[in-house]
Amino acid sequence: MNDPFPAELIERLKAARHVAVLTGAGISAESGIATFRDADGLWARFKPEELARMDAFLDNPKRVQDWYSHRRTVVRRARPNPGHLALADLERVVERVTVITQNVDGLHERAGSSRILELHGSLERNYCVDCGRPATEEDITGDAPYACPTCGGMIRPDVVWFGEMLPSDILEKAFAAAASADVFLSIGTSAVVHPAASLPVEAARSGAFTAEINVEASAVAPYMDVELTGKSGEILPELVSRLSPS
Ligand code: BJW
Ligand code: ZN
Repeated sequence: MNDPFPAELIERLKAARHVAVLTGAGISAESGIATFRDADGLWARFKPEELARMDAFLDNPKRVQDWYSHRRTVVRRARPNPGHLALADLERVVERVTVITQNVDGLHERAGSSRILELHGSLERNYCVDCGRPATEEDITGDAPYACPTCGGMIRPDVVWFGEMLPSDILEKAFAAAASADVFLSIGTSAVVHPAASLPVEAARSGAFTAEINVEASAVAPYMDVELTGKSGEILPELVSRLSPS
């Protein structure tokens, strides 16, 4: 059988001191978590502009909070899949692995990755729009809309909506990681949402060897040295097993 991995990818990974990875919803698809833009994705049923923005929240906080509560329930029941676990294992063979994720599901942490940059926040955190107080589990239990027990303000998920700035310290670290990586992997993202989608381009421009793992070519495919077509939960374990000294 033909080797699915180009020799240069294996060599570059074996020699790499720093591998940076950008992940998107596709890496969690095999954990049963819907993606955003695939045919059966979250937004086949919901329009992003109706839910993932401040105006939508102010318009109908219950609807938006219910959507996030539903997703939190799904994520808590889900488990990291072999793709997440393989990225955690990569740390055994590469000195430094930076996982930059657009996902809000916490599955990289649960899989055991140690250097994670969450660009778009986390489903597990909520805060008061008025006083900034972090919400407790109790504050978001029962029927939405949820109000802050301290000031009565509205409680929102600690995620980044369209038109909002990404956390600047995390974004800075992500660009620094992309610029300094020897190898950059873009995994399970359509790469249409910025500034995250600029990271693979930044890595390519800075001289990293770049590879994409996706069931189909994404918007950053033209910048990739290697395109691996298939499911990340299948490709990543196979790829990482090829790097272990045998
Ligand atoms: C598999 C698989 C398997 C499936 N294995 N693969 C520059 C140019 C144009 C526009 C802009 C720009 N800069 C900024 C903008 C505006 C905007 C933007 O990017 N718009 C574009 C859509 C055009 N960006 C913003 O507003 C950002 N903020 C910002 O820039 O602030 C500065 C500013 C402020 C004020 C004014 C102006 C500028 C914020 C973006 C926030 C995005 N937030 C969301 C929601 C987070 C919370 C939540 O989860 O609800 O983040 S949107 C949504 O998209 C979510 C995701 O993280 C993000 C990316 O999606 P992702 O992960 O790529 O998922 P999919 O579904 O798109 O793709 C899945 C992929 O997996 C597919 O490719 C499949 O093929 C693949 N796949 N199964 C491998 N088994
Ligand atoms: Zn408050």
